[in-house]
Amino acid sequence: MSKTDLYMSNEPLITNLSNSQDNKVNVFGVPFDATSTYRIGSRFAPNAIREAFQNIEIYSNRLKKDLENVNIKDLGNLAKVGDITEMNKMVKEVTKEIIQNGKIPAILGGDHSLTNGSVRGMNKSTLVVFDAHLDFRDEFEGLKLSHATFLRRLYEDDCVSNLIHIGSRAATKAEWDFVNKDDIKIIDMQKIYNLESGLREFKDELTSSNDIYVSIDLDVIDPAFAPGVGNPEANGMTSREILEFIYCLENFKLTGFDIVELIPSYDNGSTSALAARLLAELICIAES
Ligand SMILES: [Mn+2]
Repeated sequence: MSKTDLYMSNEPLITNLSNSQDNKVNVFGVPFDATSTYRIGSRFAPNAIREAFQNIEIYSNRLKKDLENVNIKDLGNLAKVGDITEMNKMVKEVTKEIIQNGKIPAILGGDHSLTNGSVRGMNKSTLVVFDAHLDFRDEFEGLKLSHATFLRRLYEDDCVSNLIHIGSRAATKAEWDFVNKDDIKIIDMQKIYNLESGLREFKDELTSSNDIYVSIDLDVIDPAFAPGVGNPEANGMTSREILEFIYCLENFKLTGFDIVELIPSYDNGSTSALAARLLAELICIAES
């Protein structure tokens, strides 16, 4: 090995700490925030999450899994485009190739509209969404396709076998009416006030699931814990509460996930630290 190989790092990419050539989880970033409607800047999030990830402990004492011994492949960031349809197509194709190679995509947003591409690139599975908002608007500010409508589009196009939505507290009356009419599984904030019963409801719903894709909009977390998001909403989950939900996925088949809507310029470090922790624990679950 040359001294250059030895002494240079590939930062901001997540670098392989293990000697293993085998890899299971493939990370990629989507620096796209063109459909953000309030604060912008989530295009800078993929590298901010990587930087935080490189600075936390990656042995999970809870899951007894050591990521120091795991080869995490980082593919870098998606090429920059300004058009959502083009971005969705690219994310879908990259996700599809990762799945065809037998790997697990771990996607770092960007705004939440990327999930409209990634889920379409997956085999049909259970979609678990953590989000303060329902994202079930029919259109928003003139856009049929945006970070506020993508879930409606995925649902209408029958892209998921089951949908479980966790942490909601902010949506229009029309959105609440829509999800209630269609009997979509919503574990809203009021159900999480009693954490144990919220977790039980989640576990009961998971038992019939085969493949599971998880999408985390960081605004599901209370702004006190995660201030650096695009559309902060009060009365959210704590860091501990979301991690307890994530740990419920242990022993289920996690086939892909994304973490979206972090805005580094509004963050004090708390949000990126939590995003990195979620990334680490989800990789641990995906690897076991
Ligand atoms: Mn949201």
